[in-house]
Amino acid sequence: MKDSAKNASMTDIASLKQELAHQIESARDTKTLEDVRVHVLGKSGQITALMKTLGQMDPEERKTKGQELNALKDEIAALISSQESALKKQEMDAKLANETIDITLSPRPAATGKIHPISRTMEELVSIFGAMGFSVAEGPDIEDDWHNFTALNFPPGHPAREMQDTFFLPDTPGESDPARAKKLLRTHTSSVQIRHMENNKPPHKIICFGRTYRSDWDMTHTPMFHQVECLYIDKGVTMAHLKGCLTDFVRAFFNNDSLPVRFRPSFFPFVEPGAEVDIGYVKDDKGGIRLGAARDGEEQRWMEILGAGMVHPNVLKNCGIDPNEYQGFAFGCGIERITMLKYGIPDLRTFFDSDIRWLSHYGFDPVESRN
Ligand code: FA5
Repeated sequence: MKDSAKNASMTDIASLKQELAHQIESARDTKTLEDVRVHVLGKSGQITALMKTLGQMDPEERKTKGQELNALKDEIAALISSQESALKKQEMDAKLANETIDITLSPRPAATGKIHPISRTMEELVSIFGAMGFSVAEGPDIEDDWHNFTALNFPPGHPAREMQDTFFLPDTPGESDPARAKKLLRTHTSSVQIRHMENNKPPHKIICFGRTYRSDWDMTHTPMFHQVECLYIDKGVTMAHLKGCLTDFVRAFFNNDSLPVRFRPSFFPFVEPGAEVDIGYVKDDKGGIRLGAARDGEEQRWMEILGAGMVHPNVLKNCGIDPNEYQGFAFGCGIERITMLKYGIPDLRTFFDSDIRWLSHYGFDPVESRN
């Protein structure tokens, strides 16, 4: 093929084109087509060899033959490219037709690794609140006094600040506003409410998750724990919306449509009125607990899981929102606590022991479905 091309006279370009076109069209797979391309356009290919002969021609002839050869090269390259696309499509179609996927096979379990129960709960909360139209907001763990306390209507020196044992950090040098200068590890996720309202226009419909820090340590308290915060501000939001949303949330989370939910009046400086929310349970014979309503002869017991209320007008004003136009509710819930209740985990401190045996027992397979 190559020798005949080398010998080809410059006058039979048309018949060369015909011959090459025939070779290209006859290629039945991409490998054969690639061989043709190399024989024609490669370093020692037919057309390349002809191009080399241009150097021996006189200028006039070189000009004419050069144009003819370049046109031939372009046409052949275009033919190869379109044949290549057609062959690739044919090969893909054949592969798809022959390939069968057994959709009855169960997914392969992950070789290693478990989802931590805290992560699992957060995924579930995103799914429950996502279905109610909430989106996820975020804020920093290192906060200032303004976002963690002052904007949330904790006046300076007010005893309510003592409700949350705070880890303070060194002040920000050069900051003249004392509330912004004072740094701390956030004691609750309510600080994210302030950041979100400061930086966005109402209505607000968010949840946020995160680590929170308090100087606490026993079976139900650790110095670092997680909270989920919910904030809904719009025109005409009432306590009835708060009760409906919270009741739906806990019943969905605990998979129990008749789970008793109780609202008790309580004080938080950033809400008015404020409430603590309890869910009902009974003690069973073996010393364990069963979430739900008491049956005949059983004692109905209550467990506090979160704090809630209608956002205080002072908080709205601190974030530039007119409380006569917008109202809303907020609540904050300890994630470890609801996870312990749902999965029967007795000691909160074990969440953070990093014991692989604990995680193998309480953790979730990554491909396991949620229920
Ligand atoms: C608050 O932190 C309020 N910010 C909640 C709130 C938000 C009220 C919006 C009103 C409106 P409280 O201090 O009660 O409230 O904490 C809320 C939950 O965090 C508790 O119910 C508990 O589940 C959890 N919690 C508190 N301290 C600890 C701790 N040391 N370890 C583990 N969980 C804790």
